[in-house]
Amino acid sequence: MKKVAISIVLTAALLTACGKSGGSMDHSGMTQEAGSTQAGNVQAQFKLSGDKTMPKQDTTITIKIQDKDGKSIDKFDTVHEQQMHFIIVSKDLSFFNHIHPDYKGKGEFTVTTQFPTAGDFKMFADITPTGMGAMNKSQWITVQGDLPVQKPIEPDASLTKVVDGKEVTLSIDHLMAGMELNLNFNIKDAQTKKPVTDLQPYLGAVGHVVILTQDAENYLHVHPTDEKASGPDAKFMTTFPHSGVYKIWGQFQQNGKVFTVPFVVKVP
Ligand SMILES: [Cu+2]
Repeated sequence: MKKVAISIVLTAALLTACGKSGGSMDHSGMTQEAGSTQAGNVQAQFKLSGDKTMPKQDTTITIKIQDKDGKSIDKFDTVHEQQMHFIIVSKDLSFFNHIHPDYKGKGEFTVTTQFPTAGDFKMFADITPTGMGAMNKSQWITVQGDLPVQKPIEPDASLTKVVDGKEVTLSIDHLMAGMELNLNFNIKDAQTKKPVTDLQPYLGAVGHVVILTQDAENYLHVHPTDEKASGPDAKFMTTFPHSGVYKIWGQFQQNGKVFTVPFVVKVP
């Protein structure tokens, strides 16, 4: 019985970029500092159904959020329409999944999902316990079976990608570590090259962006700067904590369908 609940205390580095000029209402009244300090007072237990986790099989993940004494934390702010955003990535970051566990009460969330292949995956629970600020808790897990070929994470030569008939160009105003910067996703129809102006709100904003360091150790906090926009530009703000390679996933919605655009950048 290998599959026991694993406690994480104070692991994930909390990296927030909730700039005052960001125009985000999500964290009103909470300072960046409050989030950072409080993260150490919160622990998460991740538990997976079954004795072994196998690829392409339904797996129920239970996440229990507790204070450092093991008492359940019961209240969570709704941020971007959800009480928990849950991200799963493969170790090589080629697989990305963004899902929303159901809140069952008493600090317990559950979600049923599948892992695509064998190998190591990292799960991130992105939460805002009421009064404690935004934070994330994470856990690596191993899915049994033969390892697929790992794809190297290489910075993109071009920051223009075509996904689901959309041509998306990412621009970053100054690619530097340690300072707040703006990311702009410009979205065109890949065929006609016409600007896309009918993006629909996704999770209450123009889009949702997740950024991880190459080793998946750091999960960056990213804020939309103009939540009400509908394209062709979708703007966000973040801070890269140090130089290195980062993977960025932008998620947007048009005609009721969400599309996900990945980019890899090297921050000098
Ligand atoms: Cu989410």
